[in-house]
Amino acid sequence: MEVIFVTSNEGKYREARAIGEKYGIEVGWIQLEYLEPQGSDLEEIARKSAEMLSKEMSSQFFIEDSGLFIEALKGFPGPYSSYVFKTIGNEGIIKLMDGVEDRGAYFMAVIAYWDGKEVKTFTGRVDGKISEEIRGEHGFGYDPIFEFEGKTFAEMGEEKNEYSHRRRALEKFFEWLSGVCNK
Ligand code: ITT
Repeated sequence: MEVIFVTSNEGKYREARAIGEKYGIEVGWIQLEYLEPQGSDLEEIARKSAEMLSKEMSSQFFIEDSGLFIEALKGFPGPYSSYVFKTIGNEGIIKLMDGVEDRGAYFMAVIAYWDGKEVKTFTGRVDGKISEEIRGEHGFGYDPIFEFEGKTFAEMGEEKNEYSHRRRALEKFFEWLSGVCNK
């Protein structure tokens, strides 16, 4: 079974492909930057983005909207994670968190799947903390500053795919998809 992932982010695609292999699902890739409406709710943004994108797509596909939510910053950068990463980056976040004791943070992923008629969403979340410094060479985005059980995601490599928000959302999606396709 094959399903198409529309994303401009190669890191996201690589992870989805590796996780798909565990479920016997082939994840194809359309590398495309699509329009995302602004808003504070990740699920709403993902749903609306998929609905808009469906007008240009001839087959089923999924997108994924994700973000890093930092407790002490009241959820910032959250839905603005992509813009914040491109502007201040990991160095900027580390500076913002200088001297902050509460380092709790979580990643959230929302998958929005267009089945040809409507959108179905699946969510995943992983709780961790913002590290004191940038660590690790693997992964992408905020991985070098997101610590889970003592290691940053960037220090983990493949192991990240056991725990990540993306894994949790994809797991729900792939299980649902397998059920639908085997009916
Ligand atoms: P799309 O084309 O799929 O939208 P994007 O990179 O713009 O790609 P988002 O809009 O979902 O993705 O923004 C999410 C931001 O959070 C982006 O900067 C990612 O690098 C970062 N991010 C998401 N998941 C991550 C993960 O597992 N590890 C590290 N950073 C992550």
